[in-house]
This record gives sequence, structure tokens and C-alpha cells, in this order.
Amino acid sequence: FSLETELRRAIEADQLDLAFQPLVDLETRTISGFETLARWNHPDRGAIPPIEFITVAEESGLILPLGRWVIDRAVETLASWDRQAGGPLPIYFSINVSAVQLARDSVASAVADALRRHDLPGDRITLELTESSIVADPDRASDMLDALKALSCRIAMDDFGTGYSSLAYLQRLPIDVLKIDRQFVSAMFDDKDSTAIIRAILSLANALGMTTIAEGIETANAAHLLAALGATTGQGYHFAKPMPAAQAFQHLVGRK
Ligand code: G
Ligand code: G
Ligand code: NA
Ligand code: MN
Repeated sequence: FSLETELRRAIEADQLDLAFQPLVDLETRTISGFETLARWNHPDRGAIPPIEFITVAEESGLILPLGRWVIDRAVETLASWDRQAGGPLPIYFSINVSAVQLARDSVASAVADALRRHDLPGDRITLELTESSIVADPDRASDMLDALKALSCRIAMDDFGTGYSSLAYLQRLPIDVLKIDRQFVSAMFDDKDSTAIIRAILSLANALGMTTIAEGIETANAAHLLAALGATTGQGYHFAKPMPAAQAFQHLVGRK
């Protein structure tokens, strides 16, 4: 069967999973949230890389049911962690939204449904968008972001600095968080230009009242330098890899 057919079946049979990667406050070194990342462990083919099945999902339209599944599972998981902890944990989940999803589905009503179903307030959820989803249809993106903000969700711009968005969008749209793409972070110690770009993004975010997440932090040195430069939050293998739900929960509560 084609990967598309198999993916359709996997979504229907609830065979996808979410992994959770910590987002760490660079000042206090506490976990402020987790990015949720889709995983597909195929019974015969093994783990299929997200980049492969997300691409197939975007081309086939399966990103719509997949995206709804991700939103619901993420909200359900956070609500269940709160119950296990005996009350609301001081963390949020950050959910990826594809450009195709934003263009073709009502992401805000999917989020509203999930929040209602699992009785979670919107301020526990951040949606990660890419620059391409805004460029594709700025008016639609603007309406969708307003609807998400009306639910008290926060908006993060993913992979910032790698796309084609105009800086005017940062001014016009209700964006709360800039995620500095890991290509700048990984080149930081070899390439002065990458450090200069990171400084410029941090200064821009600060001037516009946005917080920042530096992606792809793989060493203690990178974590220290980014903290010194003023990045709010860090993400990367230095802190933890994406983990299954049970392991991520233990990682969170075991640290306290
Ligand atoms: O998990 P990993 O780092 O391998 O993810 C690879 C890519 O797949 C990343 O660009 C990530 O944004 C994307 N991705 C992972 N999970 C999801 C998801 O739930 N929805 C969307 N739209 N993209 C995802
Ligand atoms: O495009 P997006 O930012 O959503 O991608 C997140 C991806 O980055 C996930 O696939 C995750 O596994 C990966 N990732 C997270 N931390 C690191 C890291 O420290 N190094 C590298 N190379 N990839 C990372
Ligand atoms: Na992301
Ligand atoms: Mn990213």
C-alpha cells in the first residue's frame, strides 16, 4: 500500500503517538512547557520520520484529521498530567500547526473543541506556526490568530529567520513567541554571523514584547551563551530529547 493509504489507516486506528520535548527557562533552568511532536511507529516499517509522513499528510489533505488528532491528544495529555499531579501544573504545551492546516481547517474551533472536551483553559496551549502559513494568506492567518487569542492561547513563530515573512507581520499579528531556528544556534560557535543574527532576533523580540525560544541547544556552552544573550527559553538535546508521555511526565515531576 502507499504511505498515504497506510497513514489514513493509522490515523483511523489511532496508531500515531505524541512525543514531548521540554522547553526550559534559561534563567531558572525549570521546565516551562513541552513541544508536542507527532510520531508514527509503523508495525512493519518501524518508525517513520515525521518529515516524511507530515509531507505526505500535507500533500494528501490527511494533515487535517492528523492535525485535529494532534490537538486533541495534546490537550487530553496535559489535562491528564494535571489530574495525576493533583492540580494544574505550571506548564504549557506547544503544538505545531502546518500551513496547509491553517489554510484549510478551522484550527481555532479544533482547539476550542479540545479545550472544552478536556476542560483545560486556553492559556495552557501555544500554537507554533511557520512563516509560510502567514505569507500564504495573511488575512486568513490574521483571522485565525485572533480567534486563537480569543481562546487565550499563545502564538509562536516557528523556525524564525528561515522563511520569507515580512517583519510587518510581527507588528500586525498577535505573535507572543519567536522560536530561533536551530540552524543559527548550531552554527553559533563557528560563525560570527549566526551569533549576530541571534542577537538581532533577540533584540527585535525584546523591543516588540515577545519572548524567545532558542531551538537545537546541544551543549552546555550553547545554553550558557544563549542565556547570557538574553534568550528566554531553550530547547534541545542538551536538556532532553523528545520523550513518550509517561517518560516526559516523570522527567517533569521527578525534577521538582
Ligand atoms: O520531531 P521532529 O523533530 O523529527 O520533527 C520534524 C518536523 O516535523 C519538524 O519540522 C516538526 O515541526 C514537524 N512536526 C512534528 N510533529 C508535528 C505535528 O504534530 N504537526 C505538524 N504540522 N508538524 C509536526
Ligand atoms: O521544525 P521544528 O522546530 O518543529 O522541529 C522540531 C524538531 O527538532 C524535532 O524533530 C526535534 O526532534 C528536533 N530537535 C529538537 N532538539 C534538537 C537538537 O538539539 N538538535 C537537533 N538536531 N534537533 C533537535
Ligand atoms: Na515546531
Ligand atoms: Mn522549529
